Amino acid sequence: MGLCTALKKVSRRVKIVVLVGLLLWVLAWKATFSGETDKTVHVNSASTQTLVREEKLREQLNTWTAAPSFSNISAEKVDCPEESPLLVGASKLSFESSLNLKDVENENKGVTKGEYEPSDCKAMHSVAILIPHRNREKHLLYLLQNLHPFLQRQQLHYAIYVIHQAGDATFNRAKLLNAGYLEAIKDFSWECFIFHDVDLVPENDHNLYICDQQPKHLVVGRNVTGYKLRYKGYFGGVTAMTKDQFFQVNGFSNSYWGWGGEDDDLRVRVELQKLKILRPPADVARYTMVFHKRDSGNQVNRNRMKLLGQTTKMWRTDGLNSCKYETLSIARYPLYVNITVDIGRQ
Ligand code: UDH
Ligand code: MN
Repeated sequence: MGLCTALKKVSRRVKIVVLVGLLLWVLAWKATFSGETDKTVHVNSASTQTLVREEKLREQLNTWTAAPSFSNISAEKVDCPEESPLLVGASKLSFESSLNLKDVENENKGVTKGEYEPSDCKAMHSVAILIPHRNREKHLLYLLQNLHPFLQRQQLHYAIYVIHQAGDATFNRAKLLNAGYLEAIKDFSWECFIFHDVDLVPENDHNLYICDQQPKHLVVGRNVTGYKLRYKGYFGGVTAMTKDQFFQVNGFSNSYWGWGGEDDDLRVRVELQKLKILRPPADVARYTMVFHKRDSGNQVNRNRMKLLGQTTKMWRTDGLNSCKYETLSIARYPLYVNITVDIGRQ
């Protein structure tokens, strides 16, 4: 009987231990389970936050991207005024022998690959400036230094093209300008062309580099000729013609090798089309010509009077439509596009 009582006591203790163990296990399990629940909720709340953030971001992106009207309005510029408020009139020019290209580039940061357009308004004119060139680097530098700010004050969309004659054959200004026109129209639909000697620097920014209903001659006076028109009918130095006017006259003749005659030939072509040459007032159309001597390779063309006598007969077949040249390189420098061409020889 004593043994029986002892055994009963032990089994009760075991039962208690098992019960306590069970209780502890249940508590532990509950603690673990409730922790996991919390974690899940936490994860869920985190992903909810992520979702909310994504939603906000998408909304924000939508307002950035799906608001073309807003971005267009800010990008759309108002037309530049009829008369630029930036014009200053006559300027005193000086040509420093120490000037270099880097200086001029630094003064014209708004120009990219020879091209510029106003940042605060939409330019009313797109103008290509064509400069025939060989071996006149210093003159080119002086012209770039003055012409860029001059054109910017006129609020134009413009690009400067330098058409460089390769080799040492006799110079042909007119053929270079034809080639420049044909190359520039591949770049952009320029409406107006300015044919510009490298050594003529405009003195007054009221001399507008824009085209008109009729061809325009922009050089009434040069310092070297007492600011007087060289002769009645002079159409050289700097002229402005629309793309269509120049096309209509079949451009310049390609046949004038050496100095002289090609500008008179262009005047005859213009007159044959019953177009009239316009000139700005003499007090505005003034230029300083950087001093130079006659270039070697550009001797006086003794044939020029004979050629001029044939213009009426030749203009249809000698010009833009017969201009043969080879483009050797096109280099887009910061301040101008340099087009080097092989135009052959006489
Ligand atoms: N040009 C060159 N390189 C040359 C020749 C001409 O770049 O070797 C270009 C240049 O754009 C120049 C234009 O062609 O501005 C017209 O040539 P030019 O300046 O020789 O013509 P201009 O009528 O001179 O000014 C005439 C000869 C000057 C003689 C002076 C003696 N008193
Ligand atoms: Mn000259």
